[in-house]
Amino acid sequence: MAGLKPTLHHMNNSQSQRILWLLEELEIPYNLELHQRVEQRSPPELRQTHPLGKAPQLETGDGRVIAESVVIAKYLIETYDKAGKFRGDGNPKNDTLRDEQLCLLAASSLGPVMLVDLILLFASRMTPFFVRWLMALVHSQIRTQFSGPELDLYYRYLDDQLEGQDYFMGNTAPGRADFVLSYPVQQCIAVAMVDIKKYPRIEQWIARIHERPAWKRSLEKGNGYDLAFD
Ligand SMILES: N[C@@H](CCC(=O)N[C@@H](CS)C(=O)NCC(=O)O)C(=O)O
Repeated sequence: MAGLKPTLHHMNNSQSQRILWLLEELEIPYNLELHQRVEQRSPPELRQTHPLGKAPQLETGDGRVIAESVVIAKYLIETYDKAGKFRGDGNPKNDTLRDEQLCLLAASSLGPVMLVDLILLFASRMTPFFVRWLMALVHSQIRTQFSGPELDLYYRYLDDQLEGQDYFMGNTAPGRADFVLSYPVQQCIAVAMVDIKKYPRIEQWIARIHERPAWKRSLEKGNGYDLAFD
C-alpha cells in the first residue's frame, strides 16, 4: 500500500488545506489536482471523482477515492507514517482514543456549531440591504444565546488540552487531531467568530503550525487559503 502514489483533489479556500499540509509533513510523493471554487461552491468536476463532489478527496492509487478529511488523514497516517511521527509522542495520555475524540469533536461537535454561525453570517450578507439589519439581529441573538457559548465551551476545552504540550497529540509533532482541528479553528478566527486572544494556548498552537515548513509549503502548492469569504 505504501508504494501507491495518492492524488489529492484540493480546492482553494477550503478545509482540504489541512490534508495538503499533512501530505507535506509526510514528505511522500503525491499528485495534486487543484480545483477552484465557483461562486463559493465546489466545481462540477469534483463530482466525477466522488458523488459528493466536495473537497478534499483522496485517490489512493488503487482505484479507491476517499472523502471526509478525518478518514483521509487516518488513511494517510496509517499507510505512510511508518516511523509513527504523527501518532502521538509516546506519552500515554496522547493515545488513539484521545486522537479519535478530538477528531470527532472537530467534525461532530465544534464543526456543526461553526456551520450554524457561518450560515447565519452568509444569510446576513445575502439579505437585501434594507432588511439586513433584521437578519444581523437574528444572527446576533443566536450567537449570544447559542453559538457563542457553545464555541466558548469547545475552545476552553481545547485550550486546556494544550496545557504542557505544543500539539494536541504531544510535544514532538502534530498528530491527526492537530491536522483535523486546524481547519475549524482557523475558520472561526478568519470570520471573527471567536476572540482567539481568550484562548492563548490555541493562539500559540496556530502560530506554531504556521511556522512549520510543511505548512508553508502547503500554502505555496495550494491555490489560496482565504477563509474570510468576503
Ligand atoms: N465533512 C467533509 C466536508 C467536505 C466539505 O464540505 N468541503 C467543502 C469545502 S470546505 C466543500 O467542498 N464545499 C463546497 C460545496 O459543498 O459545494 C470533510 O471533512 O472533508
